[in-house]
Amino acid sequence: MISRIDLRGPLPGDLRSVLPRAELDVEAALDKVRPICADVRHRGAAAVREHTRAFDGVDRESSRVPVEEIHAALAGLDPAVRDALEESIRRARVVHRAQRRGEVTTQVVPGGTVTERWIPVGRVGLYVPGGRAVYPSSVVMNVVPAQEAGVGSLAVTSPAQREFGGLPHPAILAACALLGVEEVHAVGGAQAVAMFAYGTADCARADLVTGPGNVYVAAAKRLLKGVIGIDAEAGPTEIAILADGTADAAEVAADLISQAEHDVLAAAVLVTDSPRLAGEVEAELAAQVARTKHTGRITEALAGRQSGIVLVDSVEAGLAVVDAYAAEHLEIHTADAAEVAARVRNAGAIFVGRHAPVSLGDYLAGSNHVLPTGGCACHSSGLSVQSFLRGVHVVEYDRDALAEATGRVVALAEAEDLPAHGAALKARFGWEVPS
Ligand code: HSO
Ligand code: ZN
Repeated sequence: MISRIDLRGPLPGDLRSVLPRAELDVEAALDKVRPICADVRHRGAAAVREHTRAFDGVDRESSRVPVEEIHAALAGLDPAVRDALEESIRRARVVHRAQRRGEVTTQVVPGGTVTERWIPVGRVGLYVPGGRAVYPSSVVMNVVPAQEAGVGSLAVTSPAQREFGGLPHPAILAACALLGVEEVHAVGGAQAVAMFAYGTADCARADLVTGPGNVYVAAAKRLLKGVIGIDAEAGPTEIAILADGTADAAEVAADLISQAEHDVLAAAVLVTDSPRLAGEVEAELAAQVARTKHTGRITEALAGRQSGIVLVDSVEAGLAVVDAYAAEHLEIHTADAAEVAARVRNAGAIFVGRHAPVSLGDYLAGSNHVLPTGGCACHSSGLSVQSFLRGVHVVEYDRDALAEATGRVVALAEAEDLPAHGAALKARFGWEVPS
């Protein structure tokens, strides 16, 4: 069911083009979301209400979830899930708190300093998917870094669910309650991104929106980027595993299936130099998929052109392949996993050895699970405290330091035919270049 790609022999120059990957057609979705975003811009809360009625079949006067409902959801939460969420929050906090950076002041010349000051974004909107994907864990992964960054105002939005009285899924509300988030909106899709970008009577505009969503959410982010800051256009989940003959086929197959479980478009890619392991993993996939709950969508994900088993000559060649692929999640199952992992350049997150499966990272490792997909790991990072901070340069020069710089500023300004730039400095020294 999963295809094989044989890259034994010299690797092709453009490796990316021969590797499996789904094409997410965000461009096509743009035409659908454009009128929705324009409508929210012009008619605000009334437009959000109408689009929620049209898409989710829910009609509520305000998009805002009453605070009592958030607390009630927590009261109704299964104690084992509550315990797990609390531990997930605790571990994520420890990791994200350690990401905070202090202010750095550099003395450039005597009397001249530049300080890099980290200032949290004023208000963020956090998108949490709903519908088939109900992920209270994603509430944790979005909210914790924002809180640890010191973001002052934070709102969560998640699609309205008819079966839950038009509110987001209770597990999502319960996670918000555990995190102390009391502003939650029952809005999904493009209208949610537009609500944060433009603001409505029910929801103040935000400076930044983060969190994964479907293709319409991704399209709205692309369209409104600039009006509002965005994290990334999240695509379907991906797992790549680099394994040699020492790997356990049952564990490798289980991990591939774990991420294929998310979506028919999810990608599961095994890169190995062991044809024996490849064969065993294929057999394990067939056996395990038959036993698991979501057989249909997993089968489709594994059979899709985004998934495959890539055969290579060596772990070295495998490293080149996984670097070209730049997976959202990369597991290393080789004899010397830590050493191999240290040489990886492109991956959203790296999971080292058999005791660090992606599912651990999804929930409880302390790491963040909002990660770059679609090959974006070669230029972007997952969500972190840094995603919610802006580095601002604070420039302080005294009179002598400015005098010393003036001649060079004037020279550069004249070279760019911008003499008024130079004049701005000369004005401080009797319209001359001080000697
Ligand atoms: N693997 C997903 C996150 C997730 N898994 C949430 C389970 N729940 C994307 O990193
Ligand atoms: Zn997952």
